[in-house]
Amino acid sequence: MSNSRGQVAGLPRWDRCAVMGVVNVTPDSFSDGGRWFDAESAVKRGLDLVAQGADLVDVGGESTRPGATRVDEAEELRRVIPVVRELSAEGVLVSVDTMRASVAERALAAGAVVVNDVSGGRADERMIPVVAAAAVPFVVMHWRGQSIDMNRRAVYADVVGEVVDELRRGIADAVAGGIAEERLIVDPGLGFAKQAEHDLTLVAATARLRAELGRPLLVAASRKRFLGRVLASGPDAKPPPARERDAATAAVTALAAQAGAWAVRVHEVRASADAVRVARAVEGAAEAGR
Ligand code: PMM
Repeated sequence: MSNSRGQVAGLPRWDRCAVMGVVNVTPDSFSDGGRWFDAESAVKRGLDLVAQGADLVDVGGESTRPGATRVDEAEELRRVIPVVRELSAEGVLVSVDTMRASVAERALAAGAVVVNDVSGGRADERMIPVVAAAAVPFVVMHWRGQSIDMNRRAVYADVVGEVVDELRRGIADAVAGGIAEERLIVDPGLGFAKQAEHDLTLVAATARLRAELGRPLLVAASRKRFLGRVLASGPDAKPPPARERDAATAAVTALAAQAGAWAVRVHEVRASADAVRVARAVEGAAEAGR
């Protein structure tokens, strides 16, 4: 199993599923908005996540929660760039979570080593050329349109088949635009134009997504609505708030790691860092017993 996770050119080769910690420098992200909104607390949070076992830190300045409207470019730059610069200077592997080529470009100049674009290059026509020129790893996420109205696009006859087809097109467009295939990471985009049952079906299909797409797979389930739905209890079936979904997130981490995910993207790192290590140990035992 250990080699089936795949390798991303330009990043270290971890012998297990990697953990990407999230720092949202936003007032309004659905799960942690407002908590690390000034640069100093965002940098401190990033360093804490590394201390807890994060291999990479994903820094974003724009909320993509369902219904969110876009932040303007100047504000996104103001939020993200100082945090990227400082964390990179501390030796942290930083990925920048942005749909804007200008933000990606400035973040790369400030030391970021990965571009994580939830639109997979579709929101900004300059994104693919910028990433191609910088020759850095690029996350192609499954995306059907901006968050403001994405829920109406959550219509599938065969969610896994359609996500595979659409991500294959994303891979092909990135490669046609000059990004080396070995730098691509793919992501099913849990919660983006998906209903809870679509998200669960995609998590169940982790090994298939990995096999059919042929690129390392990032799974970003952390605190998402579908976990709230799974955990909903009481007479009114009320989902717990986002910050009470971290144990459920770690459960998805264990499942994804066992199914061959390359990395998970999580807000609370410690439990997931433990989960990927347990998954690796179990995998090692299985290999030894073979
Ligand atoms: N989800 C969010 C933000 N960025 N990036 C990738 N690659 N995949 C995701 O699923 C993803 C992402 C939204 O969640 P957040 O607001 O809690 O960070």
